Formats: sequence, structure tokens, C-alpha cells
Amino acid sequence: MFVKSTSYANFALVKYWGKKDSEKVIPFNDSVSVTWDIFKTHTILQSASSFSFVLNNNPASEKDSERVKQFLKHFTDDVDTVKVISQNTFPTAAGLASSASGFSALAVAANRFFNTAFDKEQLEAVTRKGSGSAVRSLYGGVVRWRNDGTVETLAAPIEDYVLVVVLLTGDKKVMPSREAMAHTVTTSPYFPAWIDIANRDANTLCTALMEGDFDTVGDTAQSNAMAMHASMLAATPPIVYLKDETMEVIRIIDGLRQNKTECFYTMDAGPNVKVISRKHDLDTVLNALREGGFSDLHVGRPAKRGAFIDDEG
Ligand code: 2P0
Repeated sequence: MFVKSTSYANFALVKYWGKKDSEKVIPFNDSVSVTWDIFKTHTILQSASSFSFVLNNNPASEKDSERVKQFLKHFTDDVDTVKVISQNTFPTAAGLASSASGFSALAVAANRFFNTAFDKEQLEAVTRKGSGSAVRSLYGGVVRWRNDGTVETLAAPIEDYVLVVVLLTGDKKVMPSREAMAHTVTTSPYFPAWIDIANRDANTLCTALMEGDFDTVGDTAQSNAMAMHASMLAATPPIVYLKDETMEVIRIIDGLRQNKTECFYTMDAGPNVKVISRKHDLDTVLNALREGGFSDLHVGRPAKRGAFIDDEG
């Protein structure tokens, strides 16, 4: 027996950073993301004589295998007869949301494979235990994950939005997000301010998205990303994900905005930059990035759906 699923990465415009309940994975602040049609995870669950986890064609590390095994225990008492095969179409653990696409793909596959038939709320509650941001990849388009744990999709007019991921490095991140978040919560004096900023930004951003106010979407997303990084920079010791090249890309985008090209940047738990603009400005953005010496560019569009079952038998 097997089940195949696919899911996509989502990138937040208002970030999730910090858990008020680590066991249930309830965030301190609302986050708002867009699920994009690039950077996918394909997952297969199949019957086997013992548990194994194959990640990107290689046996996964003991730590990753244990994390997946513990996750599957939310679906079944018998995790010892399943093989998990997971393939990312992008660098794993480089701040490109591989845990979001990975755990959402695994959650929908496991729900079918083990016949748990969890409803929306149950599946969300389990998925976020795998990875908080994965709950947003259960859905396409704009998704808001609230600080009470609930999730909603927004029918915002983003059909002409385009994403350019400026890949600076596919290296593993300096510190896993889960650890970095906890470290920020406990040691950063800016963390209380972050919670207020992010909850406010989520309201501003959702209104701007719904009204098609691209300028406010950009302003809010940029300051929110910077506020998250500021909270980490003030931790002891500081967490520094951004690199010199990150700042170079930011300068290019700032230059474009000053010249009336509508685009904005955001960064997650890594140095890579995600630039968002709209179809009519895409070539201008790509050309400026290439002229600035950045050639590893990946273009995506909003995904119409989130995690789904591909095939089973
Ligand atoms: C986000 N990130 O909103 C933020 C921005 C990274 C920076 O959610 O501990 O892997 O598994 O719940 O979901 C990455 O954190 O953390 C993340 P856990 P997760 O996309």
C-alpha cells in the first residue's frame, strides 16, 4: 500500500517567530503567508517491514528520522511498518521553508495512509506540531495563522503577484528555526515589542492585500521581516542569518522602488532574499538583479492549492 502527496513552500509576509505554547505549537503572534508554486516536497508513504525515512535519495539523519517518527505517532501506534520517502525540489534547511512543505505533505499523506480522517482543525493541530509554518502550506494563496492557533485563507487579489527567490546559498542554516525562535523568546529584550509589531502588521497587511494596496503590502512586509531579524540580532548571543549579499540585494530592491518599480523584499531564517513584485514588473526586477551580479533566480507564482494527495494504491 502507498500514498503519494505534494506540497509547496510558503513564505510569510508577516512572520511567525516565537511560541507561547511549545507543546501545542501556538504562536505568540499572527503570521500571514503566501503559498507559492515553486519549491515543492513530494512524499511517499509505503508499507514496509521496518521504519525508515529517505530524504532527497539518502537515508535521513538520526535526528530527522526521529522527528518524522515522532510526528507519525500522532496518526498511528504502529510506526514501525512504514517507509517515508521525501524529495525536495530545492535546498533543504536553507531558510527556504522545507519544513513547511515537508510536514504539510507528510501530514496529508499520513492522514490518508493511516485512515485517521482528521478534520480541518485536527489536521492543523497535528501538522503544526511537525513544524509551525507547515500549517500554512496546507492551503494555497494567502493564509493567516492566528495567535490562537486557528487558520484562515483570504481571497485576496494576488493573481498577478510574482516571487523571485534570490538564492545566495543552499548551505544549512546557522541555527535551526526552532532553536533560534526559543533563544529569541528567552534572551531578546526586543521580543515583547516584536509580538505587538507582528500582530499589528498582520491586520495592516491583510487589509492591504484585500484592497489591492501593493505599496502598503510591500512596506509592511519589509518592516516586518526587519523587525523579526532585529529581535534576533538583540538576542544573547545574537543570531545573524543575513549576509553581505543579502544587504546588496536589499539595496537593489530599494533602488527599484525609488524608481517606481513596485517590488519588495523579505528574508526568513537564512540569508536568501525573496522579492515579490507583479507580472508587469518582473523583467525589470530580474534584469536589475542580474546586473547586480545575482544569477541564481527562481520565479514562482501563487499556488492555487496547498498540500494534496497525488496518488494512492
Ligand atoms: C515564518 N519561519 O513565518 C518564519 C519566518 C522562519 C522565519 O516559520 O519550530 O520551521 O517547526 O514551528 O515553522 C520557520 O519555523 O518552526 C518559520 P517550528 P518552523 O515562515
